[in-house]
Amino acid sequence: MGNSLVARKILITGAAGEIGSVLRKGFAGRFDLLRLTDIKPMGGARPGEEVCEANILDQGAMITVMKDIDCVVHLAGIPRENSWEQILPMNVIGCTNVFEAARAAGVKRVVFASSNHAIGFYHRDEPIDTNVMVRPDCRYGVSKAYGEAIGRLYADKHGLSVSCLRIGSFRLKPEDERQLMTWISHQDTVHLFERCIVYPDYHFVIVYGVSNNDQNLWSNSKVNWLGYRPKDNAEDYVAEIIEKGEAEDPVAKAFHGGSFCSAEFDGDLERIE
Ligand code: 15L
Repeated sequence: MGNSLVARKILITGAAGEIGSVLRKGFAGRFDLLRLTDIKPMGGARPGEEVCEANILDQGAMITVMKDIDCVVHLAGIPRENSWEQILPMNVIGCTNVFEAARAAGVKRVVFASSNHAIGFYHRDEPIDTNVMVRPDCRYGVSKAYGEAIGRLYADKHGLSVSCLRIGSFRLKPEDERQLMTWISHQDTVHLFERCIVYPDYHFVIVYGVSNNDQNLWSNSKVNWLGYRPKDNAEDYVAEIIEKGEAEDPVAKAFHGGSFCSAEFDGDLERIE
């Protein structure tokens, strides 16, 4: 094993967000230190935690909060489609600052919250694995593809261990027909991040953040070694979803990314191979 890592001190950026809050709870007592950072209030520190308000746009502050950290879990940023004015600073500059601060602070590993919207323009009749080229379906998706690219650069050039989690639909339960394919439950999310943090040695890995859904479009077969074994299955909620009877528009229905593909769409559906 080349660069075996024992991750005991963890920093979470975006700790006040939806995924951050669930990880915070799920990781309670799991590591020697959970340092939480966000620009939003996070409440007081619980046992084993440190809470530090810091902005990912402030690189000096990022280097400071990464002191003595083994692994950064980078969640902060704009979590869905938005204007370039919002996406570029938070998801491109902010993400760059996080990787650069990790390198400068001597952090060994970054676990990056990417998104399925980095590959949203694959057709639904084409299931994919982790080796496919990116096909972003929106500005947000482009920013996630950027995060994966800078992760690859910092792994190859600077020797960081990097994982990029293409997260699907993180919800308490699946809410529509698309989410029968894309849902990831809270407990599977905690398990996936935990595997990416504690696995002793990897260089660069992409993994889909999806539960064990019967209708999955994304295969993690190439990263089986990571030990991610999701337990939940969106199909358990199929009756509720069918009862709602909400239909997707033709563009949304054609692609993995759903409504992220159809929003602002003025392309030619026939020409998308
Ligand atoms: C995402 O990346 C978003 O953060 C989330 O809000 C969902 O919409 C999800 O993708 C999805 O694809 O359902």
